[in-house]
Amino acid sequence: MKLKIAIQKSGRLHEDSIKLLKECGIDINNGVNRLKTEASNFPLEVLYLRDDDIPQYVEDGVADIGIVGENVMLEKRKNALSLLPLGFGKCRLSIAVPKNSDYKDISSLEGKKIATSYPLILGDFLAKNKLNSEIHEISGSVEIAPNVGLADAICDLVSSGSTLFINNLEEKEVVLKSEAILISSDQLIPGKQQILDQLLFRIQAVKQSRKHKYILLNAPDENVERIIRLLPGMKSPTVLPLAVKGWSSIHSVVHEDDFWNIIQSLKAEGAQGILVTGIEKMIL
Ligand code: PRT
Ligand code: ZN
Repeated sequence: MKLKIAIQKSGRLHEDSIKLLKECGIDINNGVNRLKTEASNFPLEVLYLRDDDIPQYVEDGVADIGIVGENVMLEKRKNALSLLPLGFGKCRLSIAVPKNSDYKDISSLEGKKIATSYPLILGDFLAKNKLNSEIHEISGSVEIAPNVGLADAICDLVSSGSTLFINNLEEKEVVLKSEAILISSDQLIPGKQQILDQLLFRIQAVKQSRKHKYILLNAPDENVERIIRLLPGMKSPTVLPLAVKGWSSIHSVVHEDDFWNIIQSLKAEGAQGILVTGIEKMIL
């Protein structure tokens, strides 16, 4: 039995999806122009699809699971479960208006025409804010709509903001923050559920490792206690004596977000020879 996963054929999520599977130890022949491939060392079949179609394929059971932007999942309203965020494909769905427009606050959108490829998510957002705006659905190049007189505002995905900038638009309201998520059918047979559980275990290990660094350093014995307090580690740090008397080597794991702050404090406590390396897999 094989679990079937749908991933984007080409586009922004393709490479990170393949990379995630590789980091989970799953070898797939990434043949160009293939519709599907099989992993050689894990019971997984990979279907390459347009991102917009993935929720439908999962609902229909053609694919058992899929990787798709949360924005697509929420817009398509298909019967599938959102399992977990994957940490890539980050963007936001935002409302933007032409620079120099007299936008004051969200109420400025009342009665205005907004162009978007996300009419359902935008509709909910407007309803929640008790606004009557006209939604104009277009499928691509939404950012040019105000410039050609098609709309007063747009609601589109933004990551760096450069597309808005180039088109003389200003981001005003964030409707949704999104990233790639793993979705699954809500009717997996037990054998497939078991394969999914194995895959989820591996994905969690990869996600944990991406957020952490392994750190090694040398410190004078009298400061070890204070340094340990800075480096709680998974259970507690490893402390080993150095060949030089009065010095120890300390090994631990730090969260990436705390990393630069901790380094400063460690140096202040006399730490030397600080080495920091990535972690490939991490099982808590
Ligand atoms: O062919 P297919 O239908 O599969 O692909 P697609 O063209 O519909 O999607 P694609 O590859 O563009 O995006 C796939 C997913 O990536 C989206 O559903 C989002 O979840 C995620 N993502 C992350 C983005 C962006 N960032 C993004 N910046 N999707 C699109 N954009 C576009 C945006 O629409 C705008 O045109 O990039 C432009 C803005 O980018 P910045 O950097 O200039 O702000
Ligand atoms: Zn698409």
